[in-house]
Order: sequence, then structure tokens, then C-alpha cells
Amino acid sequence: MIETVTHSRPEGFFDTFERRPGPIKKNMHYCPGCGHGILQKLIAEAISDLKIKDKTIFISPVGCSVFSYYYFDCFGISVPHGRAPAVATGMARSNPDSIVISYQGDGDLGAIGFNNFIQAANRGENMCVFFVNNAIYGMTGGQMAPTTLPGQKTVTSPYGRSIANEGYPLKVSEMVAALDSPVYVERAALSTTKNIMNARKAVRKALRNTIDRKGFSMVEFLSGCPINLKLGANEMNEFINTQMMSYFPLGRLKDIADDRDPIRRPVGIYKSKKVKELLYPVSVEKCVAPDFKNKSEIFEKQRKIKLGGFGGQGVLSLGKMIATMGKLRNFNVSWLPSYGPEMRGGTANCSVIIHRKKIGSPIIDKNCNLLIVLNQPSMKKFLPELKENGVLIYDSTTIEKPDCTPDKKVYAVDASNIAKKIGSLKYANSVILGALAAVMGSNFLTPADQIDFDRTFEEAIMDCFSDKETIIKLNIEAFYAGQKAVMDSRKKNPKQASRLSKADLTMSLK
Ligand SMILES: Cc1ncc(C[n+]2csc(CCOP(=O)(O)OP(=O)(O)O)c2C)c(N)n1
Ligand code: SF4
Ligand SMILES: [Mg+2]
Repeated sequence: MIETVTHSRPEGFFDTFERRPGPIKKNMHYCPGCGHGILQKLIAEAISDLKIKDKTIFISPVGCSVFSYYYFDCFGISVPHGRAPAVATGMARSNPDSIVISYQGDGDLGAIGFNNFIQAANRGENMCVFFVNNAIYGMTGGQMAPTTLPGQKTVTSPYGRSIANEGYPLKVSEMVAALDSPVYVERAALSTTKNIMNARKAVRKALRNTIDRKGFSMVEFLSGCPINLKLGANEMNEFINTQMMSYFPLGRLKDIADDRDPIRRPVGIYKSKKVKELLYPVSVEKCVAPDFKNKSEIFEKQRKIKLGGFGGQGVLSLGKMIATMGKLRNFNVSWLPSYGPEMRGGTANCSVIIHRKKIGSPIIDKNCNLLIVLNQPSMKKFLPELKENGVLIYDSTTIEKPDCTPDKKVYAVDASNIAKKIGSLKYANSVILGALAAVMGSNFLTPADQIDFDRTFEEAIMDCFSDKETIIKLNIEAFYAGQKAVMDSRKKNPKQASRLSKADLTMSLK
């Protein structure tokens, strides 16, 4: 007798599946009667029949969609809630030969990820979206979804969805079909055998469009979540066939794929080698050139600098200038800005780390070596973050003398007043940097290194303000004015100068 195999496991699925861990040993990840299981079988069969297993990228976000990774034997990526179309866009554009599937639930697609979804549809990305509309948040235990029907009870709408309160359910397919870019939109159902056979055709048609690079195709599947709707298998199908279908009628809402030419988008900038170079720049353990002039031990250790002030005072650019100085002498540097929603007037701070070796984290958490403060609130906030023996430089025009522990080395610089004389308060940051140069210069650097420090500052200014000649000139003026102010005050106050012994400062920057 000749045996004919009529049904076998589709190639799109793994050979064997693992059961769901938990007390019920026979359970799979999908509940009995769940629409996800039916649809995934249709997709796996199509992948198999269309021979695209090696080109398919199956993207599953949060929701019961995510369990698909237990079943599909193709490339797969699990992504954050609502973000599948964004990741799918990256995949489709960087791998134009791939068949990208964005497999999403109604909460995922219609609520948290709606903008990601609709923008991808409107851009006409070459992908298939398979949209499982079960009118509920299944995975989290049955909360109301954007597609929950009017009057439908859920755990967050115990009296039924109220149109007055929650509005009408979202008709996703109708909205997508109204856009110009998408080529194919169909609504199918995973209920009766006839509906499932139509759903099967729709899956294949959408995949075929993606293979032919026709752009954006979407199929919505009315699906059952019997566990959360607390319905038996027959009642679940009845609910889909009557209540869901009367609100979400089945049918092909758009099909213009035959009229569209295949999409060809430039992919040059997505070359994987280039992306790797950008993501993983070659790093060296010791990056400063061996002939780097400054041999001072201050450059041997990681230096952590915190800067705080108001937005608009140039706190962030001051940090950037210091980081740029490090960069210009081939140090590893990090610059991490932090500011509130209001850029001007709100508080702003940044953290700068300079190191010969690799920098692990750009965050400075309560252990900075040098604190630069340009306003009173930042003094209060950041002074506790200054390390024992740390150095504090602050704008004494606007900030009261801080109450510091004796181990701290404190430099008050009349920065705003000096800046005003130069022409604008906005040069106060460069005045402070000049003050820093003075503190560094006379204590750590040889005369030749001092000249190099000043020159690096000038180079950094030009690097940061490349096209603004007057600003460069006035910032350089402010820098030297700040430097002079500290040196003059030292001459006037030799006691302070004695506090600046090399031993002290080497300690302070440890
Ligand atoms: C950023 C984020 N917000 C919220 C959640 C919680 N969460 C997990 S699944 C889910 C709803 C999923 O519903 P749906 O997309 O309809 O998928 P279903 O489980 O019904 O197939 C929510 C809100 C989360 N995991 N991440
Ligand atoms: S919770 Fe609902 S959607 Fe999730 S697996 Fe169970 S039946 Fe399916
Ligand atoms: Mg759902």
C-alpha cells in the first residue's frame, strides 16, 4: 500500500515545541481555542509553501504575540510594546531582500504602538502586518483594548465599554485603507472553517506582496481570546461571527498591489560594515599619544567633572569645551548633559569624564573630583557630590560662599561681573574655564604644558564655535580674564596661594 502524507509540520515551525512551564504539564503557551495558534499555523504553512523560511524576519512585540518565538523557525526579534513596525522598518530597509512580518495584537498596535504603526503604513514600508484583533488585552488578563466593542465587559470596563466615556472602537483597517501608501488591506476572521480558509489566502497574498516588494500590506484577523472573555469554543466563535463582525465587517478594503512597481530604496548607508564601525568604534586601552606633552600625574587618573547652573548660562557648552579639550589631546572623554523640559531658565547640568583608558560609564554619582557651579540651586544640589579633597570653582557674583568641609579646595571667581565687562553674561563660562586653567597651570603643569593647555582651550573654542568668529574672540578674551583674576587674587592673598601646594592639589584630585 502506498502511503501519502497529506499533512505534516510546516517548515516555518520548529521540529518540536517545548511545553509551557507550570503546574499543568500539557499546556502550550497559547490557551486552548486562542486565535493566535490558528493564525500562526497559517503563517508557518505559508512560509513553508512560499519557500521563504531563510528570508523571513518575524517580529513579535509584547502581548500574547510574543510567544511566537517558541514556535517559528525563522529569524525572529522580540521587541518592546508597540515597537514592531519601527524595528520592522529598520529590518526591511537594511535587508531589502528579507520578508519582514510585524505580528501585533490590538493593544499593541492600536494603543501603545499606534503612531509607530500608522507612520510605517503611511511610509509604505515593505512589510506585512498581521494584526490580531481579539478586542481585549489578552496577556495582561482582559483589560479594555482600543477595539473592545461598545458595551463589552472587560476587567477595566466592568459595566461595558461606554461610548460616552471611551469613544468608539478603533477601525484600524478602515483607517489604513484610507492612506495612499498601503497596497493591500483585508479583514479576515479566525472563526469558522470558511473564514479560516479565507484568512489563509489573505496571509499568502500579503506575503506575496512583500516578496514582490510592493510595500505595506496588512491583514486584520478577528480572533478569539476565550480565556479572558470567559467563553467556550462555540460561544467564542459565535461572538466573533456576530458581535465582532457586525462592528468590524470582513472583506478586502484595498488591493492595489498590481498597480504598484516594486519599491527600490537606497540602502548604501545601511551597509552592515559601516553600521558596525559606527556602533563599535575601534577602542584602544591607552589612547593618548606617547608623545603627549603633559606628563603630570593629573592626567594619569580618570577625572570626573560636574558642572551645574541655569539653562542659558552655558553650563553645557562649558562641559563640552572641557570634553573637547580632552578629545583634542586624544583622551577618552564622555559628556552627559541633563536638563529639564525648559532649556532656558531651568536648571541644567552635565558630567564630563576624561581618562586615558576606556570610560565605563558616563554617570558621575556622588564622587566628582571637580565641581563647577554657576547658580545657587546647583550649589545646594551638587556640593554633596564633591569627593573628599575635591576642588570647587564657583561664580561668586551670584552665589553665596558655601559652607564646605575644610578638606575641599574652594575657588570663588567673580565670573559674571568679569563677563559683563567683556560684553555679556554669557562669557561667564569661559571666565570659569580660565580660572580652572590658572588652578591647573600653576600647580600641575610645567610652563610648556601650561602653554599647551591654553592652546588646547583656544582650539576647543574654535572647534565648538567653528563659524562664529566674534564669539570665539570674546570667549578667548574671557578665558584669559578668568585666568588673570585667579592669579591676581593669589598675589593679593598669599595665604590662599599657600593652600595651593602641589601636594594638596594632587591629593585633591585623587
Ligand atoms: C511598555 C509596556 N506597557 C505595558 C505593558 C503591559 N502589557 C503587556 S501585554 C499588554 C497588552 C497586550 O494586548 P494585545 O496587544 O491586545 O495582545 P494580546 O495579548 O491580546 O494578544 C500590556 C498592556 C508592557 N509589557 N510594556
Ligand atoms: S490570553 Fe487570550 S490571547 Fe493570550 S493566549 Fe490566552 S486566549 Fe490567546
Ligand atoms: Mg488583544
